[in-house]
Amino acid sequence: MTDVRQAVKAALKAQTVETPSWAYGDSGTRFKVFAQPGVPRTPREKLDDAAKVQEFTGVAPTVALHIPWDRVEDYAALAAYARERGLRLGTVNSNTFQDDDYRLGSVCHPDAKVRRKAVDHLLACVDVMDATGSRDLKLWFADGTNYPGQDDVRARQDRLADALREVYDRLGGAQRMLLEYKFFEPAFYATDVPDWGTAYAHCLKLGPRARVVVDTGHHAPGTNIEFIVATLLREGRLGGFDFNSRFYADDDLMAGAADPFQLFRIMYEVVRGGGLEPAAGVAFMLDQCHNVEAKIPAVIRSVMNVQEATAKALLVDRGALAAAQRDGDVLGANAVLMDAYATDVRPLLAEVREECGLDPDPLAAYARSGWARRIVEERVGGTPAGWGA
Ligand code: AOS
Ligand code: ZN
Ligand code: ZN
Repeated sequence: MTDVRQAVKAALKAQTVETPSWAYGDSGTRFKVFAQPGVPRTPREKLDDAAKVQEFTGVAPTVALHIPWDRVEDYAALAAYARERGLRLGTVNSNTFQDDDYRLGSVCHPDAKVRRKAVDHLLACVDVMDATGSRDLKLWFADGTNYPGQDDVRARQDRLADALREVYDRLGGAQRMLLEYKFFEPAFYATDVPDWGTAYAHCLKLGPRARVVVDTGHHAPGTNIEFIVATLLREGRLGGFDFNSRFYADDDLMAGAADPFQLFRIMYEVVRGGGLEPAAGVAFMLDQCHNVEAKIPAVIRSVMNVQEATAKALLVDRGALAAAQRDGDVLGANAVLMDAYATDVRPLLAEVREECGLDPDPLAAYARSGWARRIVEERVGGTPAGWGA
């Protein structure tokens, strides 16, 4: 038992969760963006906030960038700034959805000029990766159609394939392309990358460094996301996660808040499929917006929720589960899984943190740090960072 506990603790110490730069800025719904005092005004200030998440959790050393929301003159200098704060710049997220030219799509647009502009942006994102030392380019396309007949869905797939090929061929040796799918929104009739199957088909054609990203908020209600995770891992094509919670659509709420059991089931398939091993190359990222809650503690809470789901998944008695499954013991097998899920792993995680020299309670430690008060006092003037900033 002690050996198991040690192994679980070692796995928890090794797992990292990437936080998104946009989680620190202002965001909202289509109805209203509520401005919060003290939000970062620059990419550097976003990194300052991310450094607090890392300081108190110890497992969030990388920050995902979004181009152009995090546009700077000198990305190498931004990477150096991150390093000085104990961080690294992580995944580069592209944006081919906030320009009037993209009304009918970006890389799938019927007009070759618009497609060129979109692909050029994606290539520029790879230049950013070269400067920051980022491994992953994450592509999410808002492309799609609202009405049957609006455009030729097959031709759009051809255009998508051509664009992805050009960008994939531009990647350097260790760089990867992560393709994200989303079943609807902002397009409502047909989205050009609506599901894991479409993303997987494109990745297969592109080559081994193209992988699928599972954003947990991008599925129809009731979708068995853990099955998708198991399948992609089995095929060596799970690039990573955009973790967040949903009640209805792409709600981008805190990971593990709406359905912690689902997050546990996903993490169980990750553990089962070897996805925690560094060699598996699975990136654990958050993709969240904190509209009404305080942002930095919300990110800390989300990181902790991912850790708790992971801890429970690691605690599943795999031997007992396999035996019950072999025996056709339906209730017994289910009970093994539920026993792990029902375990209170908070003391275990507190122990892990103490062994790493951290406060056992990251949220309390953050609250005591005075950072929240300090940024409200110091970040006066300027324009708060937010969508499109
Ligand atoms: C959009 O719905 C996707 O989840 C994107 O991954 C992301 O939220 C956006 O591109 C911000 O980078
Ligand atoms: Zn996402
Ligand atoms: Zn999303």
